Amino acid sequence: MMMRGPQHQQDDLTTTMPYHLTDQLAENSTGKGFLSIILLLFVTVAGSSAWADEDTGADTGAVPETPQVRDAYARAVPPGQQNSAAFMHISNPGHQTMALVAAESSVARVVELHTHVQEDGMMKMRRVERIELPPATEVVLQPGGLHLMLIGLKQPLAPGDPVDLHLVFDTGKTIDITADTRTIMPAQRMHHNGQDH
Ligand SMILES: [Cu+2]
Repeated sequence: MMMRGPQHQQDDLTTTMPYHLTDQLAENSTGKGFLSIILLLFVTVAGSSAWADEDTGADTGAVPETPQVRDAYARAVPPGQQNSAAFMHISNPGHQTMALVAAESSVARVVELHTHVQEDGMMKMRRVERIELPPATEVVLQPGGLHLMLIGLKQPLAPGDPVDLHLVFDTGKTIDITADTRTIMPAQRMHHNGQDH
């Protein structure tokens, strides 16, 4: 076995190895050498296929996977109001679904991801773990729908005030944006715990 030329090792690997490997190991010390060669071959093969996969991935990943945010704005609220909300358009130019999973802002103690659901004939807010962003799609966060809930405001939000937002995506990507505070007249009044969002 060990005396054969290198050109025969591939044949041994594919045809005889599974049947003779255990016998070789049990019988003599050359089995260890044989095993080392087999392992080396496996490592080499595994390594080269991993490279191939990586190259393929790089080819299809030419489009930037960074989500794009536009038209970000926050709802102006009178002084003393505890909470507000922020809205925006988020698009995913990539090939794979990603998700917004967290957000922070210096103007609020906590920022949560919220949606609205119809329940017992009323629109109610629900916290969600993530906002899915399908590939090549723009998801709209808007009054009455998905929004970022600004909880525990540290300052009043008057029209024109900038609201910084730190967005965290499940890909590990983060984006820092500045939303513009606007007066938002509710097209339809939606009450949830006495507040509009
Ligand atoms: Cu909310």
